[in-house]
Amino acid sequence: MNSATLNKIPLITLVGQPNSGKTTLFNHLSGKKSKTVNYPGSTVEYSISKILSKHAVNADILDSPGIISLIPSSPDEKLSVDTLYSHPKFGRPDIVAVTVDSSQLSRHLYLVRQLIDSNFRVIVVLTMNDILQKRNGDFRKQAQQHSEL
Ligand SMILES: Nc1nc2c(ncn2[C@@H]2O[C@H](COP(=O)(O)OP(=O)(O)OP(=O)(O)O)[C@@H](O)[C@H]2O)c(=O)[nH]1
Ligand SMILES: [Mg+2]
Repeated sequence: MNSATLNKIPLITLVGQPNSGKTTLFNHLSGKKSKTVNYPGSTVEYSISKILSKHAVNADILDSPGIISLIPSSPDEKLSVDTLYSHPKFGRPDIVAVTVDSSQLSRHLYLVRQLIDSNFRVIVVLTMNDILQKRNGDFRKQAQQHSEL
């Protein structure tokens, strides 16, 4: 049973590497005040909320613990990956919004590739653009370097 069955609205699950800005985006979209910390692994539980009507998206948003890859390397990561495929309460997401740290593209794009290859419907959310700009980085140039992904 997915969220559409439970709540009649689609479920967007936030996925991304630890410290990539998932909870910050979740708070922005939901108006919640979940803790954001500049330290990987700050989110250990799943939080769900309806997206605020001012964003004009009628969907639930689910915050999740960070994952590095869809191929887990520890029991904790396996649980997170299994839960992404099928959350015990909310099911499989209708859309996965993957947060990608623009200042560390090479580390983050592999997960995007894996999510697409696993047939999730993926939205890529670029975070940390301000950090990239402070370094005079150019997102398009970085993206071209990784066009093979
Ligand atoms: N400069 C900058 N900082 C950001 C941005 N987005 C998030 N942050 C900061 O980055 C840190 C990590 O953000 P979180 O939202 O907690 O990241 P997360 O992906 O939820 O992290 P985990 O739960 O550990 O996986 C926090 O200190 C945020 O304030 C951004 O676009 N720019
Ligand atoms: Mg978090």
